[in-house]
Order: sequence, then C-alpha cells, then structure tokens
Amino acid sequence: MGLAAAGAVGVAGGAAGWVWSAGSPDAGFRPAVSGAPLRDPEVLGSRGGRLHVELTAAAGVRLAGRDTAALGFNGTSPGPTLRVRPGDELSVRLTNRLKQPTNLHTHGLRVSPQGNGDNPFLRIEPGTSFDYLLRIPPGHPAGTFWYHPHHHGMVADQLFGGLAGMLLVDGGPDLPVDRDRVLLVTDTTMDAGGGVAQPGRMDRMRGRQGELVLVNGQHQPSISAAPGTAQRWRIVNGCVSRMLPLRLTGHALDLVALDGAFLPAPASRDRVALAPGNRADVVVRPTAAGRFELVSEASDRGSTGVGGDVRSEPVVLATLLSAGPAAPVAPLPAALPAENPGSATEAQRQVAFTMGMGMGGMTFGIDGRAFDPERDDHSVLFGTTEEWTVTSSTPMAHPFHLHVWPFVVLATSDGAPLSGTPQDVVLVPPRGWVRLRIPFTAHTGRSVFHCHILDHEDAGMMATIQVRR
Ligand SMILES: [Cu+2]
Repeated sequence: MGLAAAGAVGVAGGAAGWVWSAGSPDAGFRPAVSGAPLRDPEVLGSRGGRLHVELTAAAGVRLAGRDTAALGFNGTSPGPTLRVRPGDELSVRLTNRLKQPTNLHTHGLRVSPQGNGDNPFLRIEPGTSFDYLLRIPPGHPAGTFWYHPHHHGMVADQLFGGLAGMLLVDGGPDLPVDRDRVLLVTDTTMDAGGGVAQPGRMDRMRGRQGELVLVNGQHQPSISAAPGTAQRWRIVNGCVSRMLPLRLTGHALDLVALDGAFLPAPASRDRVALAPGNRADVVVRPTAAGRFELVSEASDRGSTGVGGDVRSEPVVLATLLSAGPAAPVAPLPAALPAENPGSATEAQRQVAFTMGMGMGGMTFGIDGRAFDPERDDHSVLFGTTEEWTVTSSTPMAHPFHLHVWPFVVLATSDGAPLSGTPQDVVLVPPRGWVRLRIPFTAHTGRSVFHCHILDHEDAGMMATIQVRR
C-alpha cells in the first residue's frame, strides 16, 4: 500500500519504523482544506413565476476538502440555494437515496402545510420520489429561509449528516451592498475515515454538538471585502443544537433582518445570537485593511438536570480579509420595509404550553406528552390571533419553533432584546418562559411546533396544531 492509497489515516514515526494509526478514535477527522475562499452553493432560480428542482438526498459529499460519507442534496452539502419570488410556484421532486425515510421542510416559509405542501407528516421511503408543490403567496415577505428534512425521529441525524440548503425569497429592498452571500452554518462530527459519528445517550440529552463547525460545508473559509465596500451576509444557524452567539472582531454587525423578516431600521449590534433554526441578515462594511474573525462565542444553555452542563466553546466560523486603502462606507437606508407586527390586534385566546422532561429527565415532551402524529394537540380557528406562553420546566434552554405561522415575541423571562418583527424560532430560557402573539392567518391545515434542538424533537418534544375554518 502506497502513501497515496493510505488516504487520510494518521502516520507516526517510531523506533520500530512507521506506525499507522488508522481509524483510532483520537486520530479524528482533520479538514484537508481550511481558510479557502467562501463558495456560494449552486443557485437555482425561478423564471416566469416557476421553479422546478430535483433534489436527491444521498450519502457522499465533500466537506472541508475531503470526500466523506456525509449526506447531501445533489451531491453537495449544503444543497443548492433555491431562489423564488412572492407569488411563485416552487415544485420539488425529492428523491430519497438514503437508507431511511426522509421528507422536506421549508423552514420559515408561510406556505400551506397541507397535502404536498410543507407537510411534516409525509414519509418518503428509501428508493422513492415525491413531488412537492409549494405555492409562495403573492404577499410573502422577501427574505432568508432554508430547507432541511423533517421526518420525526431522524431529523437530528439527517441534519447532522449534512442535509440542508438555503431558500431565498427575492423582491426585498435594494440594499447598498456589493455582494450578497449565504453563510449556512452546520456542525457535525466525523470519524477519521470520513463517516458521520453517532452521538451517545448524553449527547442526545444535551442536544449533540459537532466537533466540526462548517460554513457552506467549508472549514473556516475566508471572505474578502475591500475597505469601503459592503456585503450582505445571510447567516443561518443550521446546527442541530449549537447556539451561535455571533461576533465579528473589529466590527459591529448591522442587523437588517431576522428570521426572514426585515427590521424597521438597521440595528448596529456587537453580538447577534442565533438559536438553531434562526437566521440573521447582516451588512458587513469594513473601513480599513485587516484580518477579522467571525466568531461564535461561548454559550451556556443550562444543564440537563441529570449531570451535565450544556455549553459550547468559542469557535471561529470564518475570516474576513480586507485589503486595500482605508475608505469610508456608504450609509445604510434609514428605514427598511418591516411588516406591521399588528400590535393593535387583541388576542382572542390565551394559551400555555410547557416544554419538559419526565421520567427522571429521560423523556422529552410538551405538556407532559411525547409527540404522537395521530393526536390533535391544539386546534385554532383560522383568522384568529392567540397569545401563547411557552415555558421550559427544565434547567435547559429550548428553542421553540412553530411551522407556517410566524409569531411576534412580546416578552421573555430573561429580558432578551425583542425584535418586534415576526420570527419562527425563539429561545425559551432555562426554567423560563416566552410570551408570543400568533396571528393564524394566510393558511389552514395541520402542522407542528417543537424544540429546535433536533435531538429533543426526535425524542418527542413536538406537538400537532390544526388551524381550521
Ligand atoms: Cu429542547
């Protein structure tokens, strides 16, 4: 066997000659490429009001410059970026070449959950295809969304495996930027041979965090931007469980949108914290040459309550390289087309849900019950507005996600800053609560709400909702 054939195995010199440490756990997975220029995933855009795409989910993608057994759509992780406009029809033929069932969720899109729409109850068997048809309403907000599988029980494994992609709705305001980029952040753990590691029981309890944090499938890519230029970065937290408290050294982050919804005006923030599922659109405007790091800072999601803190260490996601003479930056627009959050609307009903663990912390559920797709947990009259109080009865934070119907966060027990705009994921603090206003407009049908720590969702922290006329 020659060196080339040995591939990625580790090599150590010893008194007895060369010792191969193939596959030993401490050999680990090492990125072959780190710091390369950030690549955009392939873009598939709509024409004449239609976009038809074929997405094949299968194992075998390049990650961090290495061939791996990780999962992808059409041979890449992330999959292609889908670009549509309000009023478009998006048809997706999803082909499942995995060894287990899968399906597709268009995270954040305000589309029908019925039939072959954004239906989380569908089960696409291995070796079969399914035709989705997503009708984007004409009034749909322009913004940053994403797609990933949502087959209950396998969501965490399939996302950790690499199945995710960007979904952009165009038609927003022209921001004064030179580049519009997507940064889909995912994490995974690979063994030395490029296989995706299986998490242990405690990892599932905490919510697994991958050792390898990737941006568009790349390890610590570099992003070039000359002083005086501006870039829009659409950052998605596509991690199974990892919080991303983001900071860009030497810069403020000019936040323009959160969860696909524009803020009323750009907000200059030192730090933007994204829970799993959250998205932030920020404008980055270097004024001087330098090397700056986009960092996810240390975070603490509480503890499992059965021995085990839920923390993550700081990690560098990407590097901003700015070269050239210092130059001033163009101002951002003073106002953005934020939706009216409907503050005048009185909620017709007050509702409370509790995200919790039972049986000594070994089971996950909502209101003490594990997910049952056959059971109707909450029924809503179409066109009404509800005020929900969602509580975590555990010493752990849980990111709450509702499909199809976005909410406005009215208050949180930890006093986190409020966006005032519609969002679809909000972090419920450990033993804390959030209060949400949810207008159930635009769509009827049956869908789900759940914890976006996807190990918790797979373990049962999900419930059904039915919106009917
Ligand atoms: Cu959770």
